[in-house]
Amino acid sequence: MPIIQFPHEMKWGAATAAYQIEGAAHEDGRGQSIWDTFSHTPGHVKNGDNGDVACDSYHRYEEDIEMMKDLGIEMYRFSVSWPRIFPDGTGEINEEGLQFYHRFVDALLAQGIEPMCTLYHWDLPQALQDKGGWASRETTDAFADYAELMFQEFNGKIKHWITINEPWCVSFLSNFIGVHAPGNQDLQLATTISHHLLLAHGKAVTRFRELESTGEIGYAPNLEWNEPFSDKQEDIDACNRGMGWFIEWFFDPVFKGSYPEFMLNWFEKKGVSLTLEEGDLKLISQPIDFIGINYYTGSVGRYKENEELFDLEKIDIGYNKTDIGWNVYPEGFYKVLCKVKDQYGDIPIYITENGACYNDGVEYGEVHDQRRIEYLKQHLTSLSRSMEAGVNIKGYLTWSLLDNFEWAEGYEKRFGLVHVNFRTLERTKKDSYYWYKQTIANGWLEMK
Ligand code: IFM
Repeated sequence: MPIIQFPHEMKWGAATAAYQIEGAAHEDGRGQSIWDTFSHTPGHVKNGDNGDVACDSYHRYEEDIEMMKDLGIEMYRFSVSWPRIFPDGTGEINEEGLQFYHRFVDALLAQGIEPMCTLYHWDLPQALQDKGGWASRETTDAFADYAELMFQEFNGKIKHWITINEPWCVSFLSNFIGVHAPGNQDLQLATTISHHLLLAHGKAVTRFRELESTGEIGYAPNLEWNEPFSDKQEDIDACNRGMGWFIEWFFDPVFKGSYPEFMLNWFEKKGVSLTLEEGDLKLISQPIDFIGINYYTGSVGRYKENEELFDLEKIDIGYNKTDIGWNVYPEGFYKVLCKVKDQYGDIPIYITENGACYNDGVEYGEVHDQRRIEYLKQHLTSLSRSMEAGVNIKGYLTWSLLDNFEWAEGYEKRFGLVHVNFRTLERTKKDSYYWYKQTIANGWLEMK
């Protein structure tokens, strides 16, 4: 039986995000976020679901941390709800919000679990949206002020910081495709926002360095792999544009200090341009300590005129799919990691999200989610291959610890190692939980 061995130093972890698990939407002075507004507007989220209660982790975090300890994870990635800290986005600080995160982080540290904190996982204060949201450069300053407060408050406690989670989703999915809050469908707006997000990231990194904070800082883009259907140049180019939207667009400014020409030219053909101010790229491209990579899926694609934004047609060639309809494509994980190394060098990488949606339910107190175990095994194997190829992997954090509020899909789509009954809030450990626990304890995988 072949064995896949992981280095002892690689950190094992799990991830979640505030709006998806906390609940307590109206408690202890929390302000409203764009996701409160969006989910309470009929027609945006399946079944009219919202994050008012979610997994109730705001009240049940001690139980959740006990599970993390039992699972054996060394690192836990969570996000802070910006409107819990600044209910109006800027100005008055909500002390109760800060105290909640202090209690939470202290409880993690007491169990020997390293906190990895994401500052922005999509819950923009509604008050800032009312003033233009990410389309306004003022939001980038508000973000830097919020980040600075968090760095000061948690200096020495939190040693891994992520500025922005999945800037592609925040810009294009939310403001061009329009399925996430605030639900706009405007390519120019989305492109402007993508630049402002990177700017906000850069400004936060500046504050981190100015404060001489201890620890490391990075950001966490989501990547996909597009495999050309044939070796025709037009298929290759179409796939490169599709990937360039996720990779080069969000990596080149940070690692090379410029936007990729081929994407700028393409956007120009679509009537879209970028307005940069002097100094923006310098701020964006200052060195970071690591990159977080979120990977779930990939696909085969070929050139087709006027298909989607990039003349790229995705072809269904029969890959297995998870219950959210995404291809299971572990090969793409290996390829995307090698591409990042080839193009951007040996930057340390944390896999900040990787996991699968399977909606298996509880049967006699157990959840038999064998398909999730297979998905994780295949992706961990790709991860190991990438490490053999020299990719500098520091940690692997699966998405997610718990089933949670899956944004526009509501509670129907389940990504957790732990099942949550959203009526009773009861947690049930799935088979994948026990498998992950054993894998962490071993530090290796056995492949059949
Ligand atoms: O649930 C999300 C998460 O918030 C961001 N990355 C993808 C996950 C699954 O869709």
